[in-house]
Formats: sequence, C-alpha cells, structure tokens
Amino acid sequence: MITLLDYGAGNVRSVRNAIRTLGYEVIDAKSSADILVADKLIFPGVGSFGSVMNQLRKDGFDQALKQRISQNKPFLGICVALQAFFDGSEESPGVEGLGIIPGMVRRFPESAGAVPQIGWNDLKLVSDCSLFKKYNQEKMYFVHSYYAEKRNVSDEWLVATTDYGHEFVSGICRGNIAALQFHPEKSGQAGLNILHNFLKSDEITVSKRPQKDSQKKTSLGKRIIACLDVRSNDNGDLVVTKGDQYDVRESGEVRNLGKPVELAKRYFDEGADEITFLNITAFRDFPLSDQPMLEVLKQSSENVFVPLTIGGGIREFTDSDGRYYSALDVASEYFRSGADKISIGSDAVTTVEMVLESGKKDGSSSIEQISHVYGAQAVVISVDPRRVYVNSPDETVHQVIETEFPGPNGEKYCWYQCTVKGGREGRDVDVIQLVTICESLGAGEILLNCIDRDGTNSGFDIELVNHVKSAVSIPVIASSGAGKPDHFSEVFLKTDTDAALAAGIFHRKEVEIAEVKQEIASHNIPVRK
Ligand code: 1PR
Repeated sequence: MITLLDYGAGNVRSVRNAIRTLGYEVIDAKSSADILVADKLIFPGVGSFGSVMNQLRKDGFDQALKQRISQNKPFLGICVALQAFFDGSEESPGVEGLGIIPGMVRRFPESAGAVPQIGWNDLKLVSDCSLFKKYNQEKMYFVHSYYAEKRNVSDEWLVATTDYGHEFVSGICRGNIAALQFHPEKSGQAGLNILHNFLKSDEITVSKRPQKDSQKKTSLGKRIIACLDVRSNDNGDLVVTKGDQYDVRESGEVRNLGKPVELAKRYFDEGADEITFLNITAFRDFPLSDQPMLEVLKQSSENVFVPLTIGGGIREFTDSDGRYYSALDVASEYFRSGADKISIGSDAVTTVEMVLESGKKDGSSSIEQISHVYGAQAVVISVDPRRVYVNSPDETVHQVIETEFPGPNGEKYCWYQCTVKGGREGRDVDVIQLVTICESLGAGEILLNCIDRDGTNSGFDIELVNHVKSAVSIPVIASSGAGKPDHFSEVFLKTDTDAALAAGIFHRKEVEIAEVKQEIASHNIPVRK
C-alpha cells in the first residue's frame, strides 16, 4: 500500500496509474497523521514552488513531512518536491521551503536554451543508489524552469546530476529519503523501473563510487510527438481524423484513421516522446459536456507513460443553465483526467486581440489563470497560421519575412495570419504578435502548426519555424507537413526547434517513429532512443 500526497494540483493521476500498473494499491494522505504513519510516501510536486509550499503549510503537512524525513521513513519526492527540500526558490520569492538542504532554487538563464526545459535528458549518476538498479543510461522526462544548484548539495545527498546550461541536481537521496527532478511516471518503461525500485524494497541503499563518465555533458533530446486530431464522425463515434490543410472530409465523410486510445497506446509502444490530442471541433460545443474526450484521456493515461497534451475548447463557458465555468475550471478537469499540458488555440487569439486593443494584461485571461495555478510548463499555445503574401513589407502593418517560396503572383514577402476555429476564420493578428504576447502572459510552449503545409507531406515550413523561434525563448514544437524521416532531420538542422510533431505519416503507417529517430540520430542530433 503506497500513500500519495495529493494536494489537488495538476496531474497526479499519472503517478497513481504508474503505481497501480506496477501492482501496488494507492491511498491518499488526508492528514498529517497519514503522512507520519505511511509505509511509503510519494509526493508528486506539481505546480509552482509557492503554491506547493502554501498548500502544504495550510494543512500543516510541512511539519509532518519534516518529521517523517527526520525519522528516515521511505519517501520519494518528484519534481517540485525535490525543490521543496531547499530554503526557497526564485520562482516564489518570500515563500520558505522545507529548509532541509540549504540554498535557493534558481531559474535557468536564457543562455541554457529554451526555458522551461521540457523533454528528455540524461542522468549522471554520482552514487550507486538502489533506485537506479537496472538503469541503462536511458533519457528521463524533465519539465521545469527552476533547478537546484549542485554546489548546495553535499555528497551525503547527491545521487544524480544533469546538464542544461548548468550542471543541476536531478536526484538526491539520503537513507530512505529520495527526490527526483525528473518525472519517473512520465519517462516510459525506464522511469517505471525507477519507481518500481522504490516501491518494491523496504529501504533505499546508496554507496559512493567514483564515476567514470561524470565529466561528460548530458544533452536534452529533440522530441518527436505524435498528434491525434480527434472529433466525432457522422455516426457520433469519436475517431482520430486527419485533414489536408485542415479539411478532414473525403467524399463528404470525416476520415477515420482509428480509435484515439488504441492509437495513443501504439505510439507510446513505438517510442513517441509525447502524445497530443486535439479535440478539433471543440469550438462548437462545451468541452466539459464532451465526456468521451475526458474518458479518452483517463483511459490513455492508464497505459501511456509519456506526457499527454490535450487541446480544444479550453476557454470560459456559460452552459444552458446559466452556470459559468472559467477556462481554469475546464483545464483543471483535463489535468485531473490525466493531461500533463493543455493547449489553447482560438482563445489565445482572442486574448491577444484584447491585449492589443487595451494594452493591458489584467490576469483574467485563460493563459494567465492556468499558468498561475499549474505553471507555465503546463500551458501550450496551439497556433494555426496561414501565409498572406505581399509584394513589399510596406503593404502590411504585420511582421513579414522574405520568402524563398514566392506567392501565386510572385510575391516575395509574406506574413503569417493567425486563425481561429480550426482555420475557418482569419484574424488581424500575426504569428509574432501572438506568440510574444502569449509568452509574456505565462505560456510555456508553442505548438506551431501551419495550415499551408498541413497534410501535404512536403516538409515543415522552415521559414515559419525560424521566424517564431527567433521571437520567443520558450520551447517551440514544429508541426505540419512531415512526409518522410528526412523532414525531421531537416527541421532540426535548419532551425532551433525543440520538438517536431506529425500526424498523417504515423497514422497511415508510412513512417515509423523508430525510423524518424534513427534518421535524426544519424546526424548526431540528441534524441531519446
Ligand atoms: O481552438 O482551442 O478549440 O483548439 C482547437 C485545436 O484543434 C487547435 O489546436 C487546432 O490546431 C486544432 N484543429 C482545429 N481544426 C483542425 C483541423 O484539422 N480541421 N487540427 C485542427 C489541427 C494540426 C495538427 C496536425 C499537424 C500535423 N491539426 O494537429 O496534426 O498539422 O499534420 P501532418 O503531420 O499530417 O501534416 P481551440
């Protein structure tokens, strides 16, 4: 029986599912007494440092945790739970941590790369710790903007480090008390093995050893993401579909490329680094009445142990009974159902239009609200841009690029117009306005689609990716147009994109994820195997 410290923020369902998959029962710690008497306690830290610490204090759980830790009773902390061991964090000035290890948790500088660090990085084990038994140098899934400094952590605690700009602390352990900066429950089978090592033995053992390759720098892998566009077909069945330039009908019928839960499992087994579900018609209906989509997420998170993103319909809504739901309410339901990240499309465009008009950011937008509670890393902005060609930059107020692919009348310039409602409606907002304002509001990642390339198999729009990547410091996922493995190496070699997403070629089994990864690795581009 494993006790989980779930204080109601974020996706704790994945940890629960991972523990159950490994054959153990889970109960919740509801009181300080539960924390003290539990045989084994897991604390999945989700959300910002401040919200985690404040929540712990509110219930008096901080004191119980400290007592448990001083009694050396088996404890595993995940992500922010590792950071909680320190005095405080730059993320939440003035909020005290547990103060078990001295020092402040710092923000990654921009020079480290895109912040947050999102994706698969390596571990440098500095001790022989039983948690890492059978660990075979696999990459683990990290998602964080703040890190614990190695210099603050004594040899007594340090078991693993990782590089991202700085060498930071990715694992600590003393006696039976351990904490990991990465998410074992999201790190595929390799992560489950680590979790299993904690669950199956009564104590954790650590012995120091000289580390041969501890000087070698670790690298964040480029992510390969499988995307499932989901909607109901004309018979009312929820299907994975795929459009050509967003048109998903063929001979009048919605294309049916499979069942969402089955396909997600297939992509997990085939080595996808993340899976994204987009509920592509959610702009029409209220998503919380769309129980099948929540069910897809719940079922997928039972057997898919890599990050899940869900998009479509994340916005405020008043139902027919006059009941109001904020975008945060909608997102919270998705997080509770197993989503690690939510993706906002149309509502992000509306928000940016309002900011451009009023010049104000008042904290009321869906992006601000969700980011404040769940952290920037949980908020993805899905952008659906389309090229608008012009003869000269003076013809528009929007930011243009000079393009190698001229328009139908030989126009040498274009800007990228943002659209809403699945490309049905173009708005007077360009992609740079959209991504920069969304970043400033607290978005943590950009999913950059491209209507012109979607479903064409002609490769990613390299010009678009460079245009956007140069404007933001958060990670960017290149999407739309992948037709063969070379297209992935091309986008990673010619741009600094952090991830590449594809749909059609994977659904139609034209290319396997393993082939894509082999191709990327053959160019010495870091990637999770
Ligand atoms: O606006 O917040 O409700 O979110 C709706 C979401 O649904 C948005 O993220 C939007 O991108 C998506 N969406 C809406 N309509 C469509 C459509 O296809 N008719 N799909 C749609 C977007 C783009 C990618 C696609 C890649 C790769 N699809 O998801 O998977 O382009 O495709 P490829 O590899 O086959 O070229 P809101």
